[in-house]
Amino acid sequence: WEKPEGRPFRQRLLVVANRLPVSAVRRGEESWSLEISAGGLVSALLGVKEFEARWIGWAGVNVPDEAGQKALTKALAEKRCIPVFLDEDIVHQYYNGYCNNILWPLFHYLGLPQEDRLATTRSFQSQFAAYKKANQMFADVVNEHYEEGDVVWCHDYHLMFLPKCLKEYNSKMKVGWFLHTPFPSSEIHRTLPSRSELLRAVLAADLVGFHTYDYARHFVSACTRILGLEGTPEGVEDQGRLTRVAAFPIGIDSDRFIRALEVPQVQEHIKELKERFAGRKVMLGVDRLDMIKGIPQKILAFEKFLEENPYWRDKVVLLQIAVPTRTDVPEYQKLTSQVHEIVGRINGRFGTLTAVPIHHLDRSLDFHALCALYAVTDVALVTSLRDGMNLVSYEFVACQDSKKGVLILSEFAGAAQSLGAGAILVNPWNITEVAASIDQALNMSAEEREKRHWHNFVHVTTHTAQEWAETFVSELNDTVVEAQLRIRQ
Ligand code: ADQ
Repeated sequence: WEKPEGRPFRQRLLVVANRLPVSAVRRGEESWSLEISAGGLVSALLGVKEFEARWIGWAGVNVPDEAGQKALTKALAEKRCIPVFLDEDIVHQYYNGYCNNILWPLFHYLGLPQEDRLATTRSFQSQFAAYKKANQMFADVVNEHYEEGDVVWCHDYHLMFLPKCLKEYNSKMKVGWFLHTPFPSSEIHRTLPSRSELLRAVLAADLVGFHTYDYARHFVSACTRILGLEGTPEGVEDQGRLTRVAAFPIGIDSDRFIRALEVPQVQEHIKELKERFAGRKVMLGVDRLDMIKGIPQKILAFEKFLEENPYWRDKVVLLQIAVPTRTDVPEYQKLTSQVHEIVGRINGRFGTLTAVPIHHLDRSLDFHALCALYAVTDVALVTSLRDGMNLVSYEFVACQDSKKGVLILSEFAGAAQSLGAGAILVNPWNITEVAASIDQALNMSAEEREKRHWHNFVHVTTHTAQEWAETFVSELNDTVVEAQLRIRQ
């Protein structure tokens, strides 16, 4: 984080998220190397210039010894990061268990785990206990570093208990909480055994934020229906205390992507890709390999398109870049094999000796390679079954400098609400509809492509990550001032 030129910082900001924005690798007993880990939240918050920010979170490694913890704390301090040390058992129960096996699928409408109901119920209780314990450990670290006047911004479903823990330490702390996933319909949330405890813990925050108005509405409904509280246009009221609830759609640092297109290395890469795929239209998917991203559905829709449109078979290529995540979870391993199997079958069916219709990569691309790919893409395919926002769709639009490519976007991604008028919206479960939209995109006139592109480009370049973060923090400050005025009246 850089200091704003010639001005002091406006305020101190403590960002609390499950993961720190760096990955730590141990090089010796007391030596660590740190690498910035890319991702939507990291780039969004790096754009925050007005605040003296510190980031509190887990470094992603188990450090059982005191010497190692001390050395890592020191190394992270230079990057304004503060570690929370979680042991292996807590990580297993809190992170792999409650966060990724229960909350993540539930919030994306995939339901609670169903395999062995009894075993799940038993482990559910111990996982929830670990979740609360981990949240308390985050709160302890925040409390240790908190100074009066600081703003504390808690992020995501990993830390729903944190606002309550923080307010128990200090009821005057300014606490905001933002959810990066969808908040599901209250009918889904009420299936969760710890539904009330979690809602009450979140309500301890002063400001609660979501990507879209719909998610905010679902949250307020859950509080009114499950807790019997009163929903108001401002938020949720409990015995005269208001928790403000609102939508704050995230954006990207669009300038960073636009500037990258001028970098010689990116231009060279663009040239190579154009030569490599000369005479073929390029379709692109970039996702974390996660069931919510609808990757098998996307590939099956592409197969249907090839089946129905023989003319296009040697004139179009789908590049699917899927970075593996949560690789120790069996369901994610199953998904990887399923995707490989479908890609293999389709390439066997429609490939020739010299070309295959799908290039599938199971890996992450560096920033410049990603920008070059976005720039040469004719049609981007985002087919999430559910997605809080989806920043890939924003990044693609930012990089469509000369091309004016078409975005096919799932109506179940939060981004559909902001980029809907420029994109072709689809129901990713309806493979016939997605196949037809590929046909529509490939045959779209230059004039219509340009019109749709500009609609989205204006949105992406005006609703940036920086604006998102600043709006949230200003709103949090205002909310606290208003609450104080209400109490005085
Ligand atoms: P994610 O589910 O990770 O984020 P998304 O918003 O698309 O989804 O962000 C992914 C980020 O990772 C993008 O910046 C993208 O460039 C990068 N990425 C993905 N695959 C990559 C690859 N193969 N190589 C390199 N980079 C890759 C969660 C929610 C989203 C919400 C964000 C931000 O699930 O709905 O939009 O947080 O709030």
